[in-house]
Amino acid sequence: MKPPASPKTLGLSFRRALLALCLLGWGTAFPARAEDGYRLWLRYEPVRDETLRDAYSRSLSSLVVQGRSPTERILLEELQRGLKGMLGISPRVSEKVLEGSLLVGTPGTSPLVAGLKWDKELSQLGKDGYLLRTLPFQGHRATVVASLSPLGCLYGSFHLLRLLGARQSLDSLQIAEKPRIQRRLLDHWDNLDGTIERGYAGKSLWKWNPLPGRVDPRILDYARACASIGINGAVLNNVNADPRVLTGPYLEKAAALAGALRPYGVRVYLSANTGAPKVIGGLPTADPLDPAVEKWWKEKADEIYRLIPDFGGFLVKAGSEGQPGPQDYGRTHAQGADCLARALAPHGGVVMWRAFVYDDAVDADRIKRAYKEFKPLDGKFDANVFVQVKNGPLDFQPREPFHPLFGAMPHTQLAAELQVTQECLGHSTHLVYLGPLWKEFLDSDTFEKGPGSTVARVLDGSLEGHPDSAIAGVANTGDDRDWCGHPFAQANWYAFGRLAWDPSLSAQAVAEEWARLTWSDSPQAVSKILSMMMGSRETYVDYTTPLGLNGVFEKDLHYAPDPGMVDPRRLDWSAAYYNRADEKGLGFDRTRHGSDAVDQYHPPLPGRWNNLKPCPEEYLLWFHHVSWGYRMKSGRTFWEELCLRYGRGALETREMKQQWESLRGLVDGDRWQVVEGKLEQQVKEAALWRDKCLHYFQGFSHRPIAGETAWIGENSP
Ligand code: GCW
Repeated sequence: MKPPASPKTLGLSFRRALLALCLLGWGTAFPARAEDGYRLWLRYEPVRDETLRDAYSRSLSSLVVQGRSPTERILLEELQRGLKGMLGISPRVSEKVLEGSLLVGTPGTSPLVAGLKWDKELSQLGKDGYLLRTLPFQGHRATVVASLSPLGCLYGSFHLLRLLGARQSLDSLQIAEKPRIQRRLLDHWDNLDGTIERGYAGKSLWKWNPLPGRVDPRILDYARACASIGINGAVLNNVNADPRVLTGPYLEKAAALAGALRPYGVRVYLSANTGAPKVIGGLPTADPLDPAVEKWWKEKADEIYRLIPDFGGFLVKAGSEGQPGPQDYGRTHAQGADCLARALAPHGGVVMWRAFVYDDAVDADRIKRAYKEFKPLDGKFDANVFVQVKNGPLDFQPREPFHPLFGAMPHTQLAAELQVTQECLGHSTHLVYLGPLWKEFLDSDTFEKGPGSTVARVLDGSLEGHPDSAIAGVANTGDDRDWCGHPFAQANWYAFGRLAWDPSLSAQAVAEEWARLTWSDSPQAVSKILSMMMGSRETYVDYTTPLGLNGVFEKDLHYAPDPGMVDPRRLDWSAAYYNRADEKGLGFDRTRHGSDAVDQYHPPLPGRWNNLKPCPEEYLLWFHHVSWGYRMKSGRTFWEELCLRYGRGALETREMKQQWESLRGLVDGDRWQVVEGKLEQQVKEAALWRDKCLHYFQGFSHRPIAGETAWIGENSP
């Protein structure tokens, strides 16, 4: 719609009527538009509350963006799209600040922003940070988004749109934001053939074949989504890396993707296979200390930076699950990482060297191995190396204590690896909001330097004064129309970005933001959705791995339960290795009488976890082999408590579905139906988990399953 020719001559009510017509028009112009989830949290749905809409429209009546960089062009378009969608207005683009202007820019690109003389505050916020303020400006009331960089301005613009989306007041904004973690990456486990390892939302977004000639336009929407939540890096390929990604033709393809992502601030990284000098370089060895190998990596880095000047660096899985590594030549992880780091250093690139290793020669307890291999190497990594550590010491389980390497390598920059894709959390079928899991991890106290030495502080560099910092999430995106395969899995992409930017945000606040932007601005709908989301992870833990249990997932797929599974390939891939069910009880003894994993942590944690009584119940079976008759805090026996948790998980899943049913009509029918179908399956599978696990464990406990009679028939059609 064009704005009225002369707004002053039109009465307010007439304008309102016009606007109402316009809003109605959207309803009728696109009545059948399916809500297919494509728009993620960037839906920009109309503000129905007239008073609020008028207030917003008055505050944002013109846009002043003086910079002409691609990023500033993008933010202008995004603001126009957002305001058109939410307010039905197309604000004038102007060079002058008038009443109700939104001014966006950097002191370098906008004389108007420079005139504000905010340089000192802006420099404290760094290049990604921004100020978002309302203020009187040359006699007018204006809103300003200012940053040292166009990217910071883009982040600030998305913040403003988020406020509108959440229907918050713009009246007196005094916002200063900067990310606490510098590198906020999505790690894509995408293979060159388009498949995705642990991907549950279709094929890879990167369509390698038509590249570099054609970049799928969808990449731009991926980049927008990333930028809107502050994600600033993407590792394009699987850590089980095909060495061919480092050959010329693939580098050109990667460069084309980098070009598309660049204006959105998303830098490209690649997973590198340490065997590449041999496999694609034709050298007789890939020994990181061999001068020819060193030279090969240097030349490779030079070639990459000629094509991708802002290339982020390499992610490396080495000496793990069949991948080659420096150990093949009797070298350490540090020697391997530093060889690559020296090649990247002149260009400003980094190496993210994964600590996901579990060589069974190192220790009989799998979860102790990475610590034992890496801790002695502290201080031996070059300055541009991150050691990238999964949140827990095992492998992306529904619940684990934090990895003991956090807090154990003060002289090394540590990056955290979280898993956004739900490998052991119900793939794209089960509704599990991961915010609470990640918060539990980020807020964990390592006690490295006494109380308050949280994982978040290790990660943001503040605990040890490291200049750089990084966090990565294994992406859950694919080419499914709704990106993540489940409307609620989008929340995990969103939450990863928001928590990477600011680990101090609460899981609930992030969920609320997401729910409003993604589903509805109705407080009733939001509160129901929120209560479903906030309980979902604990519910999932209850019906799959309660009380610190682990390793009950079926072989390879990691979806269904198989607590008795024995994997002939490796003992430590077998369920029984982890749950240790026997006539006495259940759980892995990691106390000082057992594997002594507790002593990989700083005091007071070993004391707390080594003894059954003070050990938090959520970690009970992680650290202890608990006898079936052990008295829990509740007064119930351990067996009864186990039954109760499994039963509770299944029950709560049914309740979650009932809650969703009460949302019918409060959210769009298309997505409602999709979620309903998935919840139906989740309810069935939660009951299956409960039954299969309890019956298996009952074979050892020989005790009656409390509550079972009430469940019988629950799964029959
Ligand atoms: O647990 C395993 C996953 C693998 C994954 C590996 C890793 C990319 O099952 O699919 O490989 O973790 O993180 O390297």
